[in-house]
Amino acid sequence: RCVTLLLICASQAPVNTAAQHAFPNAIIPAPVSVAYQQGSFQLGSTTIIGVQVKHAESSTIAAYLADKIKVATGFHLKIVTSGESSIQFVINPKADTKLGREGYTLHVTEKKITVTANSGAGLFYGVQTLLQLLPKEIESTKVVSKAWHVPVVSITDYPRFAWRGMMLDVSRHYFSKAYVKSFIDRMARYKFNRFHWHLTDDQGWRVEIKSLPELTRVGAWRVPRTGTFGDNAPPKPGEVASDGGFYTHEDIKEIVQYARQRYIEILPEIDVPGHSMAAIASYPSLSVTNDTSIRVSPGSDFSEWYGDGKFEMFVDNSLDPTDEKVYQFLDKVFSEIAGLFPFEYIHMGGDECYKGYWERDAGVQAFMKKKNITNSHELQSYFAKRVSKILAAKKKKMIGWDEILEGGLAPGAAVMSWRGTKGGVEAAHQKHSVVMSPAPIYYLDMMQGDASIEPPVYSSARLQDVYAFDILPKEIDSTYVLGGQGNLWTEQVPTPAQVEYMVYPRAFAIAESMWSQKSKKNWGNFVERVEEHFARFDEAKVNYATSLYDPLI
Ligand code: TNX
Repeated sequence: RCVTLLLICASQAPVNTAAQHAFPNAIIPAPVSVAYQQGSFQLGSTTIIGVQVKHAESSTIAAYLADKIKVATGFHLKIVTSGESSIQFVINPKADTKLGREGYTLHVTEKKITVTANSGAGLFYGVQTLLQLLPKEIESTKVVSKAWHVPVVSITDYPRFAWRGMMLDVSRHYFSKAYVKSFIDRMARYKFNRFHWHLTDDQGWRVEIKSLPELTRVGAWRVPRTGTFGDNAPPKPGEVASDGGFYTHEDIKEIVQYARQRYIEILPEIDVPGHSMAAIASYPSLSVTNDTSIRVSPGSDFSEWYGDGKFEMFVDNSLDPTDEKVYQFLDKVFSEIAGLFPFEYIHMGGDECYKGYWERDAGVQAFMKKKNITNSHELQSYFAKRVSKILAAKKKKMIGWDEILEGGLAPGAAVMSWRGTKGGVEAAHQKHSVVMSPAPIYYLDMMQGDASIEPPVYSSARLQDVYAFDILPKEIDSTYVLGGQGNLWTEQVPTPAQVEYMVYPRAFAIAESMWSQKSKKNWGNFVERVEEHFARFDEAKVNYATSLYDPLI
């Protein structure tokens, strides 16, 4: 093993060493307590899953487990509500407070497996751990003939944080409904429970809004270019915008349902008033200047950032915060979004809004004078407060990037801290809820290894550093921190295989930081477990980065 000699034997480091242990303790994220004993339970074609008849949810989870087991083993496990069973699901009649809503216990003896929890979520996480205790071939996409043993073990487990998220940017590049589902399914395997869906940005509007058809007729499409970084561009005169796509209401309902069956809530993001060029391309009069010509500006395109070194950031046009028409537009958008997504929060973006157009526009200046708004940060705050009222009327809570702190937070708004953790510290200080997703450490578009084979971006986030990072700075009142998330921005990530490469294994590190107790974290042991999971990804034919073994950049 090269675990301790990582740098010395980087080039010949083994990736697939799972076979070395009969029963590798390779659970990610690490449980609160695990006690192995001699012996094993053997899963077979006659294994029966038992559920309690009064808990319909348990049957759905049992069906999920049976489905997963069927693919690799070929066994069609029976699910029963009474009589003999060898895998039994139990919902505690009286809640075990130590476990909370998402905790579970998993007891494996030679004869029986018992998963106990206070709720469906806990059972589901117990099932994920059980799947990780089976041999790696359980992840195979076709039937494997072998003995399927689970070690005798007693596990008690519950999460450290309630919000364990991953964000996928589907605006810079569109990903199919099938791929979004597979992304969500893999998240669930590592006990993530929030999928932040970055649905709109300058480069594409990806969600159907029935009352505003131009958003997807115009705003969802660009011209494919084989430019430096495979990023796309708006059409030049005479070109046909053929690259892109969007999700219909039906697609969204299907994905929401799919995620819920995996105990994942979806946080939809509509990024306004900046990062809105796709909306402005569709409805130009929403902007200050009606100018759609800079639909993908240098400021939001990495190739320009690193091209000739000259760039002006965030010069995209933005929505006009002084125009009532804009709020009518947002009311329509958020009505449909609120109807599609059951989660209590909606993300309204709020990041990196270029304010030059506001500052240079006489009409905007007159409006500010009338309203006693003295600077453009206050104007941005006025906008965010209006959005929060729109959302409140639809019974939704607002969350935004940490720029929403500037000029004053909207009442009750939660803050997603991305410019480090300081926005989160400030929001908690003001008694607002916080989700930590600090750049660059939790930004999965950062380089992770060999700079010669990875798309160049402005910083790096090595697996070891991601793993070592703790989302709670000393000075924060942690009661306001809901949890944290990793964000994958996709300016330079056009394909599913590249998404997987960027996300894994760093998402393992984030999963463990969100779920496991701080005292359970151990880098050396984590690396061994990561290797086991690489072997599982090989079985599942899912891509990942082996940058762990690259020389340091
Ligand atoms: C900043 S994070 C952005 C994104 C980019 C990302 C690239 C945030 C709120 N805005 O629009 O994709 O950096 O790392």
